[in-house]
Amino acid sequence: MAKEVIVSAIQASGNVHIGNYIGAIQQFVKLQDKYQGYFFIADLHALTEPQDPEKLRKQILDSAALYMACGLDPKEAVIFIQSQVPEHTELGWILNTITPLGELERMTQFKDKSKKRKNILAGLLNYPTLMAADILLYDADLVPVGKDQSQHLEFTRTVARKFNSKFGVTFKEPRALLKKEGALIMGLDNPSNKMAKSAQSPNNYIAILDEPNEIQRKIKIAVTDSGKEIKYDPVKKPAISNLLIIYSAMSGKSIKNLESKFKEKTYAEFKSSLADLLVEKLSPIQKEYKRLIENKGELLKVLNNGKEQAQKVARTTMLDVRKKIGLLCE
Ligand code: AQP
Repeated sequence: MAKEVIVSAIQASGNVHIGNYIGAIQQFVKLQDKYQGYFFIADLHALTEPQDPEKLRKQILDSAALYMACGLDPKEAVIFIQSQVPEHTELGWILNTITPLGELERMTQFKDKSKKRKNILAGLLNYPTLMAADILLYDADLVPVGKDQSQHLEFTRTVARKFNSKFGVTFKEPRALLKKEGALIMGLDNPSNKMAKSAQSPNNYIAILDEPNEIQRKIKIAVTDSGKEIKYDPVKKPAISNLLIIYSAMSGKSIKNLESKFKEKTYAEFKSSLADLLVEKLSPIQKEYKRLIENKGELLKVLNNGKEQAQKVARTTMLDVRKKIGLLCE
């Protein structure tokens, strides 16, 4: 029997951080044997925020190298760059033509981000239609995402239904695959905002490529809560709960186990142990990343191969879509 398909991505919008790792990449790696995975670097999505071209190019390659350094295997999964498969933008455009403006304006990410800027870009508004295209092109059954993307996935299901009822059954409605814990890692500098590449301050996140002394420093200054107890209580102790989730995800130990391990310990002792754990877990990833980046030819070969495999599927989907909506296909 054919494997079910999973599709997911990270944006090439900055430094890949432990929120991306715990909420997304760790899952991709676990799922790659069981499912046919399509994992890409969303460089076109990154353009919805202003980017420096030189930095963007580096971020794209860095993110791809990090995928592999974290354990994604090109023999198991298709790894590619979004902009190298132009069918993404083509389907994105077509989905725009059946999406009411109000649906896009209601998206939480659009509302939050547009509050922070003077000039609101159309690309930011149309982000969900491109994301829907990313997923629907590959007939995905499942989409592993962090909680921050669940609304966009619901939108994807809606637009797939709409297209199917207008033009005949074409797309599968994908399901979200959410982690129970670690679905949303919060910022170290403010536990009410998510950890994000686009955060104002680098103290918001631990980047996978942060040096050991940088990791120690950021964890040391991470916000904590009042009181002294190391206890999981997201309402009364959001900062410590967030650190416990990170500890648990990186160590594989349960939160209960960690609460008893740190029962008599201070916040400082807990943080120091967490920083050591992060250094220990991230250092082999950093080493492998370095090897891959130094062998750029090997990396580009993987990405080129991924592009070809992805495009084969994407072209077939687009031929069907073009026929159904009435475009010339001869
Ligand atoms: N804080 C997070 N906790 C858990 N999962 C997260 N993801 C992102 N942030 C967290 C998941 O990682 C995948 C890639 O998401 P992204 O590239 O959009 O990451 P980002 O850090 O959120 O990047 P930006 O540029 O800062 O994006 P915006 O500003 O759009 O949020 C996704 O599966 C996501 O769920």
